[in-house]
Amino acid sequence: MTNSILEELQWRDLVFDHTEHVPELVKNEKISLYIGFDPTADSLHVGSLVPMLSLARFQRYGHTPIALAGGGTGMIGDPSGRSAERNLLSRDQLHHNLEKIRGQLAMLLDFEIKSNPAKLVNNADWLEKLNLIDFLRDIGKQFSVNAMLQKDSVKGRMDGGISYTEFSYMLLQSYDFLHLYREHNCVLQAGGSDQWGNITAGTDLIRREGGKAHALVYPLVTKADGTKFGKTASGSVWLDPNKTSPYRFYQFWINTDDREVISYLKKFTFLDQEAIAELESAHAEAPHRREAHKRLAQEVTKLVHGDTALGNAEKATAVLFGGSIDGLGAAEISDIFSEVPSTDIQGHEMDGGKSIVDVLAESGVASGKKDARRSIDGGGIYVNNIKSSGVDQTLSRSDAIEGKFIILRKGKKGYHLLKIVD
Ligand code: 629
Repeated sequence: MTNSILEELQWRDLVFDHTEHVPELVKNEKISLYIGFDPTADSLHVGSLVPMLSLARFQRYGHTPIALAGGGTGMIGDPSGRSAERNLLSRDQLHHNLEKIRGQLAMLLDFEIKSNPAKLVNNADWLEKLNLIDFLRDIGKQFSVNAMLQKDSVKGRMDGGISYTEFSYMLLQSYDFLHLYREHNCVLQAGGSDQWGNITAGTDLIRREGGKAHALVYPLVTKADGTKFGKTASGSVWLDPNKTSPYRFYQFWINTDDREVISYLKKFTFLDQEAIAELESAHAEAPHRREAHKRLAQEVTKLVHGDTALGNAEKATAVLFGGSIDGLGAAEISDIFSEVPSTDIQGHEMDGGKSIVDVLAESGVASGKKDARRSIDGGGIYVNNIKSSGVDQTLSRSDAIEGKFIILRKGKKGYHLLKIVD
């Protein structure tokens, strides 16, 4: 560990901006800090890991982290970083999302530790109780519309338009900060750089109310190729294993661009300077061994999904390289081979066994029966990653994983999935 949390965050390139006294504050005192997460979806995603880890990093230095779930603010919608008005979520949807993300927010934090246990709060608990007249008199009066119009979140919407609802969002986030400042002695709010306007609106409000609080933001994760971090061709990479399987999650990290892998090790893991320096030289010396990528995928998958899921993801990955399919179920097989060509085969066609030569020819794995026989004789055909016993081999339902899939392979990488349908 470095001397102070701020030095550590700086080393990890996680400091984009902060208000004046943050360095002394976090060095000299044990403070409470918070980061807010609006339940706009039914899961957090890989991008949420930076703030989640950030809270955990502060906790490791003895500070008290507060994760705030935006049950109230989620009803309104933050205009920050958005070019268009959001659709309002229904109360039911919001409630559902909130329940789903609560557990995820708690995942990396320690609620048991005696000295500085983490806290999980929901701003609906106080925002829902506000009375409009009181709020406009007590809080609204502290805000200058002129200053609000200067915020990026509002400026950016002057052409496209912004509703009064979204315009008001920063008052609510500011009020949260004031509330946590008063009730939990929370003196620092952190977040991504898109939150700078909202967070400093809060520090201004606290100052007007006679207090002192601080802001710290990290840079939003960018990608060397200019595409958005956390998205793949098949959509967002979620933390919920039912939305993104641990195998896909692991693959997402394995597929990190070489130019980014060291930066991601710093931002998405707890590995220290020494460990990352070693991976950096390992990667420079032998990039093809993908040591840095593997370690990144391991660390993050373990953090989010645990050891068992990591083991399964590694095993699933090995299957693509010819490893054994023992112990894998149909759901995993369809996940692993979702991107390889496939052929449907009627279950009854295999009653009593179907010639492997016919299967290879009909599925297009071989160009015809002749090619199929030649490939089998040459030892280049595999069924469920086991070398075909010969041209007389037959396939039946019992070869299918859970009665559903047979994996054919020609050569090293020529995978083809047979799907047994009835
Ligand atoms: C009430 C709500 C608060 C404080 C914060 C909030 C949420 C905040 C927001 N945050 C983003 C989100 O919820 O919209 N207004 O998706 C997201 N955040 C993490 C990082 C972020 C930010 O959860 O701050 O910058 C993404 O990296 O966009 O009292």
